[in-house]
Amino acid sequence: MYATLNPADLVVLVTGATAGFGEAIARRFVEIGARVIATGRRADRLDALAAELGPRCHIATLDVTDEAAVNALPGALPAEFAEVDVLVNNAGLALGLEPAWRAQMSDWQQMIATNINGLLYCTRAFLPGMVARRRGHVINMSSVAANWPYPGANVYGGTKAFVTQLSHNLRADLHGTAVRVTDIEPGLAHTEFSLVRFKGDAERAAKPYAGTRPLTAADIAETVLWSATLPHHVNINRIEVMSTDQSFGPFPIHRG
Ligand code: NDP
Ligand code: 8X3
Repeated sequence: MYATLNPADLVVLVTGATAGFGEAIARRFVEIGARVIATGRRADRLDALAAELGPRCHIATLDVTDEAAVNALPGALPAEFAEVDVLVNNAGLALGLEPAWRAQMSDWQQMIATNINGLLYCTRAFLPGMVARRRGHVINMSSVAANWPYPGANVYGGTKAFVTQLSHNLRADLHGTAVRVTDIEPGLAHTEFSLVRFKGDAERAAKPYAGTRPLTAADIAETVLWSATLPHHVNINRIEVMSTDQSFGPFPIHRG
């Protein structure tokens, strides 16, 4: 039988665990016996998650764009959660789908602050401990938008391309340290992502999912769990995953 890691030995920190992928990832890791630190800005949702998941779930309110708060987190964790084995850099968002000349600068700034800076703060805060222990795994939530352009993805896709390239460069830096890095690149998935992108417009947010079978948060949680529980000598560099109902189209050609 193939020997995967014992989940009971794993401490997993998830950013953005109050909804969507992060919540499913937190739930799934606790289900298999790991200890999970669930973080996010919405304290009421974290409280509900802690009540549901019990003592193997530690919660911490965290805005990943707050560098000081991120830096304070490793030292504030209870002893049984202090040695983080798996950091899931999941917190992120898209805001708007306007072409670049109409997009709001404040939306671009928030995506950069969250998807790039926030991910960097978390990575920088937890990597030294992993390297010192010669044990750890950084799992970054990128997107198909890192790899494939589409109208209106402008800065969102740019932030995710950063995440993907950073993931590969981290692997280069971490060569010989035994610390693993995995980049997950999902396509269309039904979470609160569209509701956030369209700023609470539920009708518009529902349209991308109408009449199709998008990925679910549980699908993505499973890819994270699989990558994290493979034996230490196996590093999944990247996983690009789409709904079967999503694929590729021809390049548009403007005529006339
Ligand atoms: P959701 O909107 O359902 O969840 C996003 C999570 O990110 C929430 O828990 C939210 O928590 C958290 N978050 C947002 N801003 C911050 C912040 N400043 N600090 C801390 N947490 C924050 O979306 P998804 O689950 O779909 O998205 C998760 C990740 O997956 C994102 O990085 C997204 O870009 C990526 N992704 C999503 C896809 C999709 O189609 N759904 C496809 C490909 C990638 P709170 O508001 O409580 O802080
Ligand atoms: C989320 C998937 O296609 O909306 O990253 O960019 S997509």
